[in-house]
Amino acid sequence: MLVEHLETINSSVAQFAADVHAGLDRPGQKELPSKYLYDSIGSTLFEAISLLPEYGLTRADERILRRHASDIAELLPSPLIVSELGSGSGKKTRCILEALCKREAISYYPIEISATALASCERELAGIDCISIVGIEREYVDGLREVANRRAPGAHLLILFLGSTIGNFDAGADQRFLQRIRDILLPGDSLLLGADLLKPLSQLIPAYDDPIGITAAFNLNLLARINRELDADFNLRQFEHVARFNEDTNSVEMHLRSKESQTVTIPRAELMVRFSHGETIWTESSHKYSESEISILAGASGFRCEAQWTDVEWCFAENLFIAV
Ligand code: AVJ
Repeated sequence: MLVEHLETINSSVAQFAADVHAGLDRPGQKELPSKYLYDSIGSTLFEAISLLPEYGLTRADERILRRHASDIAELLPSPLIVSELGSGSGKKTRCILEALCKREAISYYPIEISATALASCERELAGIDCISIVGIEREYVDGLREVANRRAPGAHLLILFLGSTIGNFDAGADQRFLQRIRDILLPGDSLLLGADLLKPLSQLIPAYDDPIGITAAFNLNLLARINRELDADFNLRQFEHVARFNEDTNSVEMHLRSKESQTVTIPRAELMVRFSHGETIWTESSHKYSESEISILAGASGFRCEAQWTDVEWCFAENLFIAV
């Protein structure tokens, strides 16, 4: 067993400042990129969200992987290199890696922008026999290019993109992102994609607006992070968490709503922002797919959908895409 950590390229404070400036200084709907929710506090709060009874997504993902790990392994070629986009804690990945390790030793490359999540993934998985782990602290596409460069002749790649992170892309951007992934792959390489499915609002809304307020804290932490890293003076008590379903895009949106009219100063982004009473900052979209939409997405981005497994308790699909 080997755990190596590839050079850290942190998305810098300057980039964060530029993205905050662009998102809050625009006319119309203010917005912040959802990737900034995941600093070490945000990643820890997401771990807590995944334990909430109202948030069935992560458990459904885990159940499908546990139940079908050997079916999935049987459909994959060997030798195989495994890379994961956004490893999270590594818990879900464990059963699939264990099934693959029954056939051959596996190199596993988790790609993660959160150092906290990467460390926890490395800790969680280090105990598996026959695995070498190389953590890559990078943006997804950059990290994946690095992995592809290390590929030995004849080796096939399996990319894991679990947890329905694909749903966080704007409409159309999910397909463009998968196309960029496909461009790095070779025909016959595969992508195991987790996608949350459409379900009744009575189940969806509490999943994103839980009664003990962990999701609210997760969302508000983004403003706290701007205070910490960019010296801003957001008064967190003057903003509230909102989760709403957008019927046009089939996504649950998270917003932060200003409870009064106010002005916030963000010195390190060289910005002063005015908020009117009730105005929101849009912080995340979580698209909910239909099963057929997923096969169409595969075809449109250079893959075919080889197999699909769903969970009955919480509508979620695990999809095996093969690069054509
Ligand atoms: C980790 C991106 C799948 O969209 O459901 C959880 C993040 N946001 N609660 C999701 C999240 C609010 C989550 N993903």
